[in-house]
Amino acid sequence: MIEVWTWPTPNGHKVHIALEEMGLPYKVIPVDIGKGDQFKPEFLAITPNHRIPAIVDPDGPGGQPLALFESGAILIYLAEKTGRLVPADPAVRYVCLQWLMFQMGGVGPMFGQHGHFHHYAPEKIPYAMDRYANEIRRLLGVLNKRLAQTEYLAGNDYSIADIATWPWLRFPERRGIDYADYPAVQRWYDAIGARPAVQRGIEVLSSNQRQGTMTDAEREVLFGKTQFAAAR
Ligand SMILES: N[C@@H](CCC(=O)N[C@@H](CS)C(=O)NCC(=O)O)C(=O)O
Repeated sequence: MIEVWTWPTPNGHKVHIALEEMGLPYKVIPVDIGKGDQFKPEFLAITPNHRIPAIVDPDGPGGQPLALFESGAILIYLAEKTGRLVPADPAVRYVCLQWLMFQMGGVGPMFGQHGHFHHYAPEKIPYAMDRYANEIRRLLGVLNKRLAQTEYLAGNDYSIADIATWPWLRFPERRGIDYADYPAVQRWYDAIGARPAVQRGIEVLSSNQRQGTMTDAEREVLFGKTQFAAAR
């Protein structure tokens, strides 16, 4: 059975949702990133990047075990393993991968930095706050234009590109965003959120979801010396 080393964050949710959509059995191994589980040797043996999610598939290519980190790589792997949620037609497949990369290189990092500077940074830095607020609005505008033309990001069919993007677009009100300004995003967001597999995916470890502000101990693990000591 596939092991999923994870925590209930947008990058973790992508993998939970994909596994639910594909109907693959999996075992959840919680990695409490606020407590520092990501720095434990057993997790570092799977991912030198000490970030969730990571998977271990005992039945990987050639029947050999495969350990993988980076949520985008995991989604491509699972889609190819099952032949699901990635288009077979090469032309559409590359469009799907294009939007997956747009999420990995754009939506994820920019929404992440927006959250950092708006909610977690110890000082309010107007330049950084404006920079990421403008950037997430720009990215939402790009998504809105695409979704005004096609039902899903890759085209007619739901795919790993949608699965990668949707969890990052949750809780727009926390980002000062109203999807009434992005009607095609709103339509797509509601349709995906209504899928039973998506609802099951976001329930994984949901009782551990952060409520309210971060403690000083969590802040130290995520943004302080512990975080940067680990990479040396
Ligand atoms: N590009 C990576 C990003 C992974 C990532 O940033 N994960 C966060 C949670 S969403 C994490 O593990 N943070 C732990 C830490 O910062 O120490 C991916 O998509 O898998």
